[in-house]
Amino acid sequence: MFNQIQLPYAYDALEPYIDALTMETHYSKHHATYTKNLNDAVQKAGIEEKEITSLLSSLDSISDEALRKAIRNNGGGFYNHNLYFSTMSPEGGGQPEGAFGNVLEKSFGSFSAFQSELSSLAAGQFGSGWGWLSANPDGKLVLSSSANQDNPLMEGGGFIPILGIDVWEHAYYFKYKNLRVDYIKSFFSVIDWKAVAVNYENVIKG
Ligand code: MN3
Repeated sequence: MFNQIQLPYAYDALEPYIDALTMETHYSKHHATYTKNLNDAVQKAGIEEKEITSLLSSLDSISDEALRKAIRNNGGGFYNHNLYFSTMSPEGGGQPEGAFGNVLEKSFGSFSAFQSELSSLAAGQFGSGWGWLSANPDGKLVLSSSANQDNPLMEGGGFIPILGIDVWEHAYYFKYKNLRVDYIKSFFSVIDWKAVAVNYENVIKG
């Protein structure tokens, strides 16, 4: 059975960047529903014992079309939000330090070049979706965006997301209304770079 991560901070802990009503609704309604629907779908498909990462990177092996679609949407929603909520912190923001900070700067030229590239991808995603920073086991970093609850695991290129910006309207509309760009800017003030660096190390270790 798949479980939501325990939020490592209170709903209002990311104020003023992410407001408490958005956090509570996002975690206790949206994420909870994806998780419940995923559990229902994998039970129906008889594949409850699969790891979420292998489930999402082998969707083609689910022969029933309705179940495949349900697992893609809700499995993506389950996984993506566990990543999202675990890479934010009231002590977040700034830039990554240490070995991971060096890799990031080397990959994109500078931290500000990285920030502006990822922000553009997230802002430019038409409709609902995500902006991603992903890594592969060789330590290579790439940026991308995807629609709906899709993520880089589903693309089969061997990249695993280590940071995701949710740009569905439910992630920002209470506070930012139509101003997605302002929300993306605020998101950078709460990114937990230590958590992202741990995700990166885990991808390299395999
Ligand atoms: Mn969301």
